[in-house]
Amino acid sequence: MKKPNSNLSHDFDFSFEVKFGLNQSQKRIPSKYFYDQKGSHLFNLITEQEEYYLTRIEKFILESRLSELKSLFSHVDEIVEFGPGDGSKAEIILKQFMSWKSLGLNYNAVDISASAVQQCLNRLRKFKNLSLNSIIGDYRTFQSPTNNKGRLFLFLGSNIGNYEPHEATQLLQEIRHCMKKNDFLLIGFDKKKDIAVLTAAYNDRSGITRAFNLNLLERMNTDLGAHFIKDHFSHYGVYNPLVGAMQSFLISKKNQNIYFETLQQSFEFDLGEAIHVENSYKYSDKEISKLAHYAGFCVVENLNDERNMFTNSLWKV
Ligand code: AVJ
Repeated sequence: MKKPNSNLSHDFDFSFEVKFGLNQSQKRIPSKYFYDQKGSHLFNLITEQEEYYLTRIEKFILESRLSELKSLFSHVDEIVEFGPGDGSKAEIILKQFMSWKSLGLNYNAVDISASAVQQCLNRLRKFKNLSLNSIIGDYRTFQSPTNNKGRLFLFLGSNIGNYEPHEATQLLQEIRHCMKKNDFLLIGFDKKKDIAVLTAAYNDRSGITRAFNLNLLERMNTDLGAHFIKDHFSHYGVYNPLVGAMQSFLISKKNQNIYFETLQQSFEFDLGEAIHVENSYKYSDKEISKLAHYAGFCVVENLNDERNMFTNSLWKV
């Protein structure tokens, strides 16, 4: 029914995508590779930083406004979460669902990080009458059908922001194709806002975001036998108003040549040269409705905080 996914294929993907990305004239590595065990841990720490408002505000929205949707969810007996992280948002949602209904509920976690899924499921074990499942893989690994009356798909945390707009449309179309008419998708968007606020969120004072980005170099050392010295790169996070995204780069502090044992290849990094490691797209209300429309969804309801920092948008097919 559900495809298990081995970590081996991820190592292969990682090595393939690093080789491909570092051979480009503008070097880049997909941001999904941040999330090894250490990276997932560092990301959890980011969500606790004062400057990183996203998680805090989304949790506030889920805690204070999800109940407005209660009657819509009366038939929902299965929840599928893409990228649950440490499960703390699932916990907020499930607490409410369990209080609304007595019948059993299924919860599925789909995540690329095995350690994140483990942490998530451990947190949710305390719920009685909740059956837990997990799929280790990227979001495309998810295979639908089970017997259910209605499902709520969760794609929270502004994870959609890591996708190029055309990829986001495509991914959401794929999700829509495995949804039925009784299903819902609740998706989290970080909103366009004051650039100083955005910039601070990706440049926290304690340097956790910096460590998170530099950890990618360490992961390449560990998994691909690379010989990076973290101190020879700096973290650079800026908002690009032309694309509407926070962009993160690792910038080489000197001319250097890095050999990768497993690839049997060296890559040259010039002083000031960037590896583009992340885009975090920010959305306006108009862009959210357009994306829903392009992907074939209807927007049922938008839940915002009072300062419009973040939106949880509920969609139907
Ligand atoms: C997990 C993709 C939502 O883009 O804000 C946090 C990852 N990167 N700080 C984001 C991240 C740097 C985060 N997402």
